[in-house]
Amino acid sequence: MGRASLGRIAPELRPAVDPRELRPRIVHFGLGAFHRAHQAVYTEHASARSGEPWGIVAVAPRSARVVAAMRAQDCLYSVTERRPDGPATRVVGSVVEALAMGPDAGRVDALLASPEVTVLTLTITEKGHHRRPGTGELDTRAPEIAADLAARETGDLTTVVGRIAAGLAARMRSGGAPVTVVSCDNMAANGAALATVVRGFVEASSWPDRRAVLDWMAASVAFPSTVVDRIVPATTDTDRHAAHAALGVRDAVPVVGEPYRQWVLEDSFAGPRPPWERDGALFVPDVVPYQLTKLRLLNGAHSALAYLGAAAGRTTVAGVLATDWGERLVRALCSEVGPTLPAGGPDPAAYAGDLVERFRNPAMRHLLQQIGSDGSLKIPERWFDALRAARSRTPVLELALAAWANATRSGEDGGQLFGTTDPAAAALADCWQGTTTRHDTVRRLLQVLGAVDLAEDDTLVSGVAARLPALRAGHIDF
Ligand code: CS2
Repeated sequence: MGRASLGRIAPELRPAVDPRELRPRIVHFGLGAFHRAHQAVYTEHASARSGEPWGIVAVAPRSARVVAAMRAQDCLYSVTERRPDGPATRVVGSVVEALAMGPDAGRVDALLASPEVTVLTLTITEKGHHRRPGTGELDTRAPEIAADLAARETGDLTTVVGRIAAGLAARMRSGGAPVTVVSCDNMAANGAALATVVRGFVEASSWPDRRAVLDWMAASVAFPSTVVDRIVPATTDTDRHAAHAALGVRDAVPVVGEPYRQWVLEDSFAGPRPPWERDGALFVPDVVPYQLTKLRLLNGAHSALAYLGAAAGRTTVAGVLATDWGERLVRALCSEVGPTLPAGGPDPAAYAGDLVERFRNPAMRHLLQQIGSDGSLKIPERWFDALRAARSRTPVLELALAAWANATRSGEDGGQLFGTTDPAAAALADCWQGTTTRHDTVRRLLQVLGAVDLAEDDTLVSGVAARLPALRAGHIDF
């Protein structure tokens, strides 16, 4: 795959835009499958339909491999839509440059300072924010953040938070054109959450002009909240072979996703932006009802399926939906959580019906292990505020919490029991050591997540603890 081989690809599968006509106007951090199947697709259609040349420079914070693979293909790659009735593959052309954050720091710096770049987008996951559990403030004691705060050269920065803070400071010093930083991660109030850690970094820095940077940010940098949605499992070798067969040329970095996709954005941009609405994105004054519905119902159900499914010996979401309790669980969780949602979002019962269809899609192989990873950062976002809001009427969330707790035990290989990974894995595993009761373990687990109030709720903790033996035996009962 590359510009030279596009002629060998069927015309209807070629990009909707000619990448040579695009300009680098968006810098995206996080060159993963989700970005390539979501924001890049919206941007391609927005450019194609409007004639505006919005090209994306995609920055990989860590993986140099994906950068090399993208460059070898002139940043072209394919997206396969996995419809239940068969796949549809085509090439996307909106990424114009791929950069590795450290090695290409000079180019990243220049772009972040350029007035032509007016939008930054991010998919860095919950983990990439380095928030302190329970408060959401920047964890300045996290080793990577501490190292970035002490860094002398921008090339030494390893966190996206540090990189963006430094980039914004440089932008202010070189003219200060307004810019919008668009969080695309699955967190409540994700715009404000990102602004908090970026501002936290500037405050904790030793830059002599940090006050001026903060004042300029307050006036010229917008951090709108957004809701992103598309189920995009990690790409497998089978997917690579299928993309090759569909296109007739090799693609080392294809992505696969479900047909459904959604993007809801808070309509508060500081400068020019792509007309993403031309591809169905929704610009609204308040994303909160959409955001909480998506987080608590879709992501909340996903995490519940991940841990309960693993306890029952399943490996994929569709596999759990094929059990006699999978669909019931999704619907029960949605009706339990529905009353905690603000008015103005989708109807929870209808949303539950759509989720069941999306989760059941037999063409998607979405691994429970992928969803269950980083649980210590995901489940506070997905379950805790709903638990707080509906206390004592939350049997399904309690069962889900017990299934998560069960999955934090150590497996035979020393990792987490079902092969999930988590930055807090060691602290979580430790909660199972030296405690005399299950109650005590659950309490300590909740403390590691910063949920002190839930850890002190004896009824909740006992309810969760009481469910552990059945889960341990693989029985799902609700
Ligand atoms: C999933 C999400 O891996 C996970 O934690 O819940 O990636 C989910 O597939 C997306 O948010 C769907 O939009």
